[in-house]
This record gives sequence, structure tokens and C-alpha cells, in this order.
Amino acid sequence: MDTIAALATPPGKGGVGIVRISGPLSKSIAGEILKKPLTPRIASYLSFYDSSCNVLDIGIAIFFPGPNSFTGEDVLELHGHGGQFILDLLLQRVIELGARLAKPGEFSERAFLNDKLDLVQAEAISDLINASSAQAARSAIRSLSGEFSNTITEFLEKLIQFRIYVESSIDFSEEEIDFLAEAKVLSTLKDLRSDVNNILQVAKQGVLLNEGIKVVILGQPNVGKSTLLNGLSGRDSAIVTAIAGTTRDILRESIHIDGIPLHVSDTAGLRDTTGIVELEGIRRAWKEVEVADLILFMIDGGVGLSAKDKSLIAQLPADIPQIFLINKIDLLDAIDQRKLNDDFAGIAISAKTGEGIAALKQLIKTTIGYEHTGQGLFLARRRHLDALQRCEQALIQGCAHMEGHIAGELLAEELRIAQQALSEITGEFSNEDLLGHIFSSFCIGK
Ligand SMILES: Nc1nc2c(ncn2[C@@H]2O[C@H](COP(=O)(O)OP(=O)(O)O)[C@@H](O)[C@H]2O)c(=O)[nH]1
Ligand SMILES: [Mg+2]
Repeated sequence: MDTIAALATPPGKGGVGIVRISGPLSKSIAGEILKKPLTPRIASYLSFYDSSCNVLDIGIAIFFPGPNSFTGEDVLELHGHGGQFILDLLLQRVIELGARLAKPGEFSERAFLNDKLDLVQAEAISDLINASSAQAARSAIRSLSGEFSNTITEFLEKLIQFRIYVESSIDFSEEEIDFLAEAKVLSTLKDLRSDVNNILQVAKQGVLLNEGIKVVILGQPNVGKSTLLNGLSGRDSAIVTAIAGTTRDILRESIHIDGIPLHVSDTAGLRDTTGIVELEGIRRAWKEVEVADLILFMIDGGVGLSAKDKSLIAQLPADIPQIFLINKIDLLDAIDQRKLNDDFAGIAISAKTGEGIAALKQLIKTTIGYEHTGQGLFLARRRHLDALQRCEQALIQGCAHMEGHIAGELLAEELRIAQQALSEITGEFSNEDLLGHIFSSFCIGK
């Protein structure tokens, strides 16, 4: 193993900047730079020296001998003053002494390879740093502390026990059918299937918290889309005027509902026009729809549902959830509203006064399937969902094999697939491509 080094604090100016070093040369690098021996895990206040024995900086140094360190290797931390220039000099000195610059995520990758963390925990470090709400941060901590991994591991143990039973029944082929025909086998299999489905449901919430959803606001010009964007974000980011065709570029704002990030885009009003710029805006609006997780389609309550609205609604992709909004209800009386609701099942709001916005937020949550239980959530990634889904699918297949003709070999094969899919989550079973993909998305120094 070579020795890696990187800035552990973000670039820029700060009170303190930390250079972190991991690998076999950590100890000798400490000796060269500090000229004094360090007591393991004890912070020492000392001078950092350059190659000509001039003082580069004065700060704190801590040495963590492996395996009791973050990476499991010898680790040295040099806490200097947080200036870009001074830290660059220190890092250069460390490189001169034989370390090389770490790649993104390489510290965490080494921690994983040395069994200090499993893959879920390593990912949780990155997710914790990137968390955009208190709920997301709390859930990331739960993943980091191993709650998600333990859930997976406990389930895996049950699955493996069952697999052993099935495999051994097959080996005694005479009695195979008797063994497998027992009601207990099918009921255990069904229990496993419902267990994995429960984990999957929690993981789905975790992905929502982690990644959020893309929401696009669509509708004809002047219905109030930009006003809604501004209202939701609490910022005056979109220009609002009574002139149709004001918005052309896509405007994006991120807001939170119960800690879930919503990436909201406001689009050009959809109408027939000959303006080149506006046409381009409308083209982009439709492109935005393609990548959306949720569409908010808005009409002007004062105008009502027009033929144009109907034709636009017909063009919306059926596989993306949609919420219909009747805006400007502050201009309508109750009778008008009721009439409107008869031919358009929408939620009545006023983007201008904020009426109905709380109800809209609630509806968004239920539409995307977010149940805020407040506890027990862990942060998850799409990768985890994919693995859990493959596991569930294999167990469903397994049930089918048992309910029809009892096919022990086929069941055993499905159980093998289920186990392998789950092992990918914690990284017990992983390949280099997957690891490269995960760790390269980290920042340098993590
Ligand atoms: N009374 C009232 N006017 C609104 C409301 N929402 C938007 N407007 C007005 O409608 C016009 C068009 O709004 P805008 O947000 O630019 O619509 P967009 O073209 O869909 O983005 C502006 O004059 C807004 O002030 C609302 O809820 N009530
Ligand atoms: Mg607009």
C-alpha cells in the first residue's frame, strides 16, 4: 500500500486547515515534519518544518497507529492554520516525503477495504456531508452508526439459515419432497418476502430524504407558475408580470418539505407562439417534464379549464404523478370555486396570498409516498433499492416455485440470487466497478 495525503478541510480560508495522511509512511513523515516523536492519539502542539528546517506553520499533530484509525492504517493529522497557501506548502512537503495525493473517497475506500466500515456506512459519510436537512442528517447518522447495515445483516442471516435448510433437503433427494412440502417452508419463505418488503418501504423513504424529487410546474402563460415558485421558495427568483410569456428560461429552486428536498422548476407558459426565444423555452419545458418525478399542472381559476388546458393535460406523460392546481382563488367566490371543481379535480390555491399552499405541500408528500414517521429512517440510495427489489423479486419467484410443483432446485437458485443481491448492499459481495463508481463520487479528502 502506498501512502496517501489530502486536505481534509474544504479549500479556502478558515481558522484551521487539516492535512490528513494515511499509509505506512505516516510515521516517518511525522518524524521529518515535526522533528519530535508523537504519543499515539494524543494531540501535540508543535512546529511543522520544511525541508530546510524552517518553520512552515505551528499547529496540532495527532498520530493514530493502525489498525485503530479511520482507515485502519497509520494515520497522521496535521492541523495548521486554514489558509490555502500555507496548507498547499504543507501538503507539498508531505508529498516530497513520499506520499501521493489521494483520489476522491480514497480514505473511505481504504476504511472499507480494511473492514472499518461496510459499504452502507461509507456511503453514509458522503450522504451526511451532503445532507440538506436536519432529517436527512439524522438519518445519515443512523446509517453511519450501522442501523441500516444491521437490518440487512439480520435479514441475511435468516435468509442464509433458510437457504441451508433448502440446500440440504435437496441433497437428500429421496426425502426432498417431504422436507419441502412441509407448510413451514412456504410460510418461512413468505415471512422472508414480507420482511424484505418492509425494509424496501423504509429504504424508499430514505432515498426520498436523500435525493429528493424533481417537481416541474406547467401550465399556460399567466396562470401564476412563477408566483408559485417564488411563494414556495420564499425568494423573489422568478420575474412575475401580467404579461404572458415572461418566463422563458427554466428557473430552479430547491425547497424542503419535512426535510425532503424538492427541486422545483418553473417553466415557460405553454402556448402557440412564433417568438423564437419563447418557443425554445417551451421546448425546454417539455424536456423538463421528461425528467420530472412530479408534475404540478396549473390553471387560472378565473379563466377556468379551457380547451387548450385539456389538450395540454392529454399530452402529459401518464407514468409521472400529476397534481392539478386551480390558482388565483382569491379572485373567486365560493360558488365559482365549486363549479370549477366539478370539471377539474384540482386543489384550490392562491399562489399570491399563500392560501392552500400548506394543503398542496401535504398532497405532494402523499403523492410521492412519503410517510413521515419521524423515527427509524435511515438514509438510502437508489443502489440499495435496486438490490432490495432484486431480492424481493427472487423471493416472489421462489414462492411461485413452491406453490406450483415443488421445485427445490429452482427455489435454491432463487435464494442464492436473493442472498447475492443483498450482499451487494453492505459490500460483502461487490466488484471493482461498483466500488469505483461509489467512491469516485466522494470529495477528495474523505
Ligand atoms: N390575484 C392573483 N393573482 C395572481 C396569483 N398568482 C399569480 N397572479 C398574477 O398573475 C400574473 C401572472 O403571474 P405569473 O406568476 O407571472 O404567471 P406565469 O406566467 O404562469 O409564470 C401576475 O400579474 C401575478 O401577480 C394569485 O394567486 N392571485
Ligand atoms: Mg412565469
